[in-house]
Amino acid sequence: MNNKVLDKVISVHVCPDLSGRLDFVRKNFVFKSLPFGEFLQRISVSQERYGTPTEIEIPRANVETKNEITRDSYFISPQERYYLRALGDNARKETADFSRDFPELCKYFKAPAFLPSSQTFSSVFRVSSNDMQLWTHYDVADNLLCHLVGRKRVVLFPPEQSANLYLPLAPNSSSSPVLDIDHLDPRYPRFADAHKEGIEVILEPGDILFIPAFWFHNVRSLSYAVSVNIFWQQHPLHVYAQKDLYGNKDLPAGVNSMKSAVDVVTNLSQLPDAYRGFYKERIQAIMNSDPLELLNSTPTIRS
Ligand SMILES: O=C(O)CCC(=O)C(=O)O
Repeated sequence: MNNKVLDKVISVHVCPDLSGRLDFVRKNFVFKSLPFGEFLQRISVSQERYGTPTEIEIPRANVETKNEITRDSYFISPQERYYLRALGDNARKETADFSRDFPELCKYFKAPAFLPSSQTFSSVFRVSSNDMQLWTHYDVADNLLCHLVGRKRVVLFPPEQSANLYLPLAPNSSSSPVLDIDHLDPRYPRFADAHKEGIEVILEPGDILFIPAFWFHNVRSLSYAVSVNIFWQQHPLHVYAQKDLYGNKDLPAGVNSMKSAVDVVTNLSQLPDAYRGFYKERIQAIMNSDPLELLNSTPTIRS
């Protein structure tokens, strides 16, 4: 592999948790910056330590890296695993762009030609240790997850399952706290209903999975795994939040609606109990009305 890409400094999630489940809500991982070549070595060595050598040969840096990685080299714990979600070189200002950020690897992946490049939001290089699980979350951009190396299990949940996934109520909370999606946790009884709606997909090299915006997804690598995902925005730009670097910032009109809903609840709570039901019904009627008709009568309603 080309020397330049091996020396490129990247930031990776390091997870010491034996379950291999990354937990966004409780943050059971740390970020470490290291050269890409060292990252690949660490993935390979950590799997030797585990005694679960991957069925796939990890391109060990066959060049001299500054830090020789041995079985005793770890950041937090011997069982730690690693996950790269590439960011733009200027991570605070630019979205990830695989061909710009990893030009030496471009020959291994070309974006599907049917995607209108004008709508591309970002293309994200993802490399993961064996047996590592990314928390259930949604993105607001549509997504093609293009799988290149190894195997991955993806479980999709429809957007209507947000409450059963115990999504926090605040805007821009796109991650579920339910980590184990295969066993019921008594803390999250409603998850049983989400579980029934889960769609499981196993990705093999060459597979492409379409993940529509707002569909929840949980991803577990079944081996050392490499993918590139392409986010694109199918609606006019004003629909999306400005300054969204990850493709997961809630849409401005959605955020405003959620804020209005909080106002509704606050106002309803000030009513005498006996009258609250009446106004809830009235609000439901507004919610169910035709938006155009409603807009025409808004001055009357608002006055
Ligand atoms: O494949 C992965 O590692 C995660 C994919 C993902 O979360 C995404 O494409 O949004």
